[in-house]
Amino acid sequence: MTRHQPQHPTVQPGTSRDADAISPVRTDVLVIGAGMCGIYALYRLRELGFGTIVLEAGGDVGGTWYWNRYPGCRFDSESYSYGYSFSRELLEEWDWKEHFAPQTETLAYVRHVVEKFDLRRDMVFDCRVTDAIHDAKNDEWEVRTESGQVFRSTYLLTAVGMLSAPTLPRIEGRESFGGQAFHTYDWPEEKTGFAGERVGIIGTGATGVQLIPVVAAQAEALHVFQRRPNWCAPLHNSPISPEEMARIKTRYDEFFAQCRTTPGGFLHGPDRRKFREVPEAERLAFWEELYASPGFGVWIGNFAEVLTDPEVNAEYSAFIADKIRQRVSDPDLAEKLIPKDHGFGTRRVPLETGYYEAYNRPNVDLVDVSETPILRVTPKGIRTTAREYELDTLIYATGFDAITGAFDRINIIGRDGARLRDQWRDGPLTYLGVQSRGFPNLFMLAGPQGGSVSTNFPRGIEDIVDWVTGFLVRLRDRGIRRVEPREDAVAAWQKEVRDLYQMTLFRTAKSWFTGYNSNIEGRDGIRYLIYNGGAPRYRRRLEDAAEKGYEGFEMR
Ligand code: NA7
Repeated sequence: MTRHQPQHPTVQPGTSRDADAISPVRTDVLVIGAGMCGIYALYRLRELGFGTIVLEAGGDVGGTWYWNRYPGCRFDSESYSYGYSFSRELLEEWDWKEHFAPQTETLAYVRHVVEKFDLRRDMVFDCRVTDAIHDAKNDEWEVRTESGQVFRSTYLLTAVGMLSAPTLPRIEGRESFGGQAFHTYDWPEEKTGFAGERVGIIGTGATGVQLIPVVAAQAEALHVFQRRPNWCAPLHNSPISPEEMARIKTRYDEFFAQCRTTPGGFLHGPDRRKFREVPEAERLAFWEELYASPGFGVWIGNFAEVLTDPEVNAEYSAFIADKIRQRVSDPDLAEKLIPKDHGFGTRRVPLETGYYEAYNRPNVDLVDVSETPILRVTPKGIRTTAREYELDTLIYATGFDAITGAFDRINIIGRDGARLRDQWRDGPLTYLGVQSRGFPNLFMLAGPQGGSVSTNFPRGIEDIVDWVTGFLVRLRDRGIRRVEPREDAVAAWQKEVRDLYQMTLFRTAKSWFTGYNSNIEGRDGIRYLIYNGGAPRYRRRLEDAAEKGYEGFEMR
């Protein structure tokens, strides 16, 4: 993968570690992150006449699609519902090759967008932001980077990613391992195959579930260390022929309009029929159809009660459990792969390609670490309470400090010395998921409690970028120097976010949706990270606030 050099003409990154020795680069808006969100933000801000610089920790654009290079990484949303919708020309010229594009194709797409709109010249790469400090005297943000660069701007926009702070297990002896070990998010570029290797994978979330079948097909031996299984369902990916792509292009308006009506911003929305009014035979036929169909329909194209009514959820979970039993040859192993502690869809449903069949291979075994816990990593591999597993490669598919992790890793200091990390210690506090009180002119584009983190990401971020940039235009036009949310607006938003958690069964499961992470101290209780009201309702809340003169914000 080519790593690009920073091209911003005024910036000489890495020239000095002494921040005071160099004069800061000044601009109207600083955006942190050059993933899907930061890219669109730059496009829009430039169009609106704001001087903008994007600071990116990675060596190139792409965010999620830049870092996650593990084999098997791909969309779970239909490619043509994932691409940007803002440019007709872009839609016309880009041909998706698969219904659910692999990471390599998506990264090529993202790079194409950046080249097409000449966005790279306002981006600085290999530039990890360490500090963002509000300067009340000048109503500016001062941003410092790991290599000692200093930037100043009127507005600071975060596009830091919601799953961009990987977490490693707190297992003794990790450093002692003699083979190669890495987190899926930090996948080494040169690591492309596993022939002749003994591989261990810890974690069976969406990432592990994509990776495991690929490794299983190549490795001499694969040991999967599973703590709690997830409910997985088939992706049913397939190529897109040129003829089909031509037809898709004629339907983009329809597809994007459809995405605007569904809670998740996907093409799939809940079935409007009431579960109990549909005869059992018809329900079962419908579930068979969902299981055989591509994409997320099996989860979010279902009866709404599957995600709200424990009885219905239990019935559907039993239906999916039978599917797992049918696909795994060893009945005892099948039982280990069926979740017992949470119902279907209450955690993120990993979509898979041959995941369950991978366990039918003689070179693959499942180590149930809830039965035989991992004691330590040794120089040779992993020791559980049962035995030692010798490994050449150890892969941590152990997830992320989700949604707030990337914020916590930056020292963000607002008005009166308030530290965002401290303010959010017991969970994030925002208004509309866009701003936190005490942090004037800091806008979160994909922050906690906002809409984009719980939707088909590009659909959500196009909405929020349009809304935030529209707000900035108004601030500029009216000469407003400082904006932050009112205390009562934050409190009301907290109530709305918390109340919405009561409406779905997501609250009943420990997952990154509810802020659970066993690898971080104190992350065992629920954290209100996500707006569960669905994309249409979130969009209405944004529009409503804007129509009422940006109600809830204090402007000076
Ligand atoms: P996830 O979904 O958070 O999954 C992490 C997995 O790693 C999960 O199976 C965890 O088990 C397991 N894990 C984490 N820590 C440990 C330790 N210490 N020991 C054993 N097992 C552990 O992250 P993913 O990367 O798979 O997916 C993240 C999102 O990326 C995904 O939802 C998509 O939206 C894209 P647990 O279930 O906690 O018992």
